[in-house]
Amino acid sequence: MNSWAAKVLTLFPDMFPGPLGYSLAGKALMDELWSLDAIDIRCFAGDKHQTVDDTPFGGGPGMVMRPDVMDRALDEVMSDLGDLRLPVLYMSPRGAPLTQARVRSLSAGQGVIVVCGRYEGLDERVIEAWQMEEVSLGDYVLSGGELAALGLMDACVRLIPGVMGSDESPEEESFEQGLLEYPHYTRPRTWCNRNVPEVLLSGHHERVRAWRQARAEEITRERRPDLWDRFAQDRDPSRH
Ligand code: 6GU
Repeated sequence: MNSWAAKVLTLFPDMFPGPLGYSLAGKALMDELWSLDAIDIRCFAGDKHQTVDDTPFGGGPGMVMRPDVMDRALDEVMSDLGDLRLPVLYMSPRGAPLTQARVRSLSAGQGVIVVCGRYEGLDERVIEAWQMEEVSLGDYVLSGGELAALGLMDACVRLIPGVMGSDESPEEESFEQGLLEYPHYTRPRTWCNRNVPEVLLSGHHERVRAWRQARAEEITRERRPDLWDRFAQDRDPSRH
């Protein structure tokens, strides 16, 4: 098939699809709008003890994943893909922080190969040799790349045409115009002495739109001055 393909290299293949087997992503997986293969790195170990890691040269704590084992795993994934060239991502807190712009471009491509590290991570040489793109989900440390890979794939899969319901378009959500999203309200109109903002009950579409835009800008300015500065700059490039 030529649907969006995710190949995950991991020591814990049973973690997949995990949460991606549910809800929108799970339905889309069943409908073959995308595919997911979890490849067990341990199958590519060279010895009878199935060793995948070793102690770091230079000393220090922890273990490092062997480059030769990872290389064999990637060779097999590549030969299964034939002529299809997919980007090789390595989930790591040292990577470039993942952005919605990168998610959009990955989602618009043909798929991803995602390498998940454990322990102290991968031998640097195999990262270089395969020109892996190191990707981080943020400035905190997870125990391994698997949860990060699930997050990245979820973000990509929901943008595949046909995955999100037609009523849930991404245009208005956080980051799509460089702002955080406006707040949402539903019934009841009064809850615990708190009222839904009057303008949302007015049926006046232009006033609702303007209110939501103002709230999105206010929330972004308060919570994410980094995003706000970029938004203000893009809106009014004459200001520096
Ligand atoms: Cl991509 N991997 C790991 N292990 N920890 C992380 C991360 C990735 N992003 C944030 N923390």
